[in-house]
Parts: sequence; structure tokens; C-alpha cells
Amino acid sequence: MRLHPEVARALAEGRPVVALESTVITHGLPRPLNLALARRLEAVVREAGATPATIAVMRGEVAVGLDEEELEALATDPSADKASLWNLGALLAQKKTAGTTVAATTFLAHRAGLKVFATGGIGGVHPEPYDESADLIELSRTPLLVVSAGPKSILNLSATLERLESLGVGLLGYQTNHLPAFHSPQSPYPLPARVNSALEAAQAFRAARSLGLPGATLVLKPISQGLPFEQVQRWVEEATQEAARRGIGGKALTPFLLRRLSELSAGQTDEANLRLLEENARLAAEIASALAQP
Ligand code: PSU
Ligand code: MN
Repeated sequence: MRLHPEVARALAEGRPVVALESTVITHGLPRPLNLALARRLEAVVREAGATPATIAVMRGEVAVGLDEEELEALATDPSADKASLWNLGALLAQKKTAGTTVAATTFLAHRAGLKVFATGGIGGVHPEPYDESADLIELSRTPLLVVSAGPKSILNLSATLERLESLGVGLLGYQTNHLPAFHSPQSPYPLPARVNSALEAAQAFRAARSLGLPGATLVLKPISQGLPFEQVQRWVEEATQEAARRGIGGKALTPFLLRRLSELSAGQTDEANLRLLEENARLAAEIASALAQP
């Protein structure tokens, strides 16, 4: 694992750092939107006074913090893989390049000594056939603060919420009482706790850490100006049926569904995805700053 010198310095000096995932770059958004997004998220984190650390697997090495050239190489590499926990060792040994999922990024960010991570939507429980993201189990055993806009809209939201509860992941609605649904600001499912500011989120995370709770604290921030829940659900249904018909599953499923949603919505879901990622990066930087205060 190598830390970018800027990230290493910020950590050594106790300054705020925000981890960013990279599967959204390699598999989440179409080119050239993906590179623009990667650059934009880093800029947003900086504007908010923190140091960005995009995490990825670069030619067999875990990189915590990418420079401009590496960001571009990752975003334009058609052979870049998707690194979760089950293939991380193999990808490293085989000198591959890969975007890291929420599961892998959470693990690696914690290993590197980071506390805060911003993503778009987390993985979770898919509708039939059985498929559950490693994001959930990793969040259950790694004490990181993760900002997201909720589970991705392609998932079974109520089942995902139940699993988060069973697994003991700390859930904080950010200025909301209901589970945000990624592209949509709200779902019908109530959350167990609410915070109204970055400082309150930082305080809840600190309390969980000082107690030694093993899992992550998930800050769930609704997208501003999102898409209507029922509308997104209709697109999701269509895309899901198509995936089943074509026998698409495993690690190809999430990227396939996101791509189909983008097509079915004439780009509206990509636009929403970009907005929520930016908003989450900004909030994560604010929380990291609050945590850096003594
Ligand atoms: N959110 C996005 N785009 C993405 C993902 C999330 O807006 O591409 C990625 C995340 O990295 C997440 C992964 O961890 O999809 C989940 O994949 P799976 O269901 O195969 O675990
Ligand atoms: Mn899966």
C-alpha cells in the first residue's frame, strides 16, 4: 500500500482527509463523465478544507491518493477491474489495475488510518436471485464514517435496511428521518437516528468509536433535487427484468443496472449521481474537519 505524500502529510499533521472510492470511476459512470467526476470530487473536498484520497489498485499496488496522471489512467483504462474483497489479493498479485468498491475502499481507508469516506450509493441486497453486496459486511466490521446518499436504487431497500440493522452498522439520517434512496431523496423507510449538522455526525461517530463499536457509522444524506421515488422504481424494475432475462449477475450486475437506468432515464440518473456524489464529498469534508478539531 502506498500513500500519496500529500495524504501522508495531512494524516501526520492531524488534518482532515476524505477517502473516495473508484469503482464509480471505472464502472459507475460512462466516459468521459467519469474522469470529470473524479477531478471534481477531489476539488470539492479541497474547497471544503480537506485532503482527498482517491483509493484504487494501480498495477498491482494499492494507492491511497492518486495524482492527476493516475486518475486519468484509471478513468481511461478499459481493462480496469472492479476490486472487492474477494478478488483484492489476486488483483494485487497479478499486477492489475482496478477501481475499489465501497467494501474494498472501506477496508483500505481504515488500514491507511483514514476516518472518513465519501461515496454515492452503497451496495446492499438485490431483489431475487440472491445477491448481497460485500459492502454490508465490511461496513459491519470497520469503524469508518461513511457518507452516502443511501443504498443504490437498484436494491431491495427494506431488506438492505434490515441487514444494516442486523449487522450493527450505525445509521444517521442527515437532516432526514427516512432512508434516502440514492437518486431519490426519500424512501418510505424510517431511520433510527437523525443528525442535523456535520458536527452532530462527528459527535455520534466519536461516541461510537470511544465505545469500541466495531462497525461503520453511515451518514445518509438525501440528494438535493433528486428524482421521484416511484419513477426511479419503474426504471429499476425494467432494468432488473432485463438483467434476469439476459442472465447477468455477479459483479457485472450493479454496473449493468446503473447503465440501463441511465439509458432509460435519458441521462437523468447520471446527472443525479454526479450531484449526490459532489454533495456527499462536501459533507464528508465538513465532518472530517469537525473530527480534526480537538
Ligand atoms: N455507487 C455508484 N456507482 C457505483 C457504485 C456505487 O453511484 O458504481 C459501486 C460501489 O463501488 C459499490 C459497488 O460498492 O458499486 C457495489 O457493487 P456490488 O453490488 O457488486 O457489491
Ligand atoms: Mn453481488
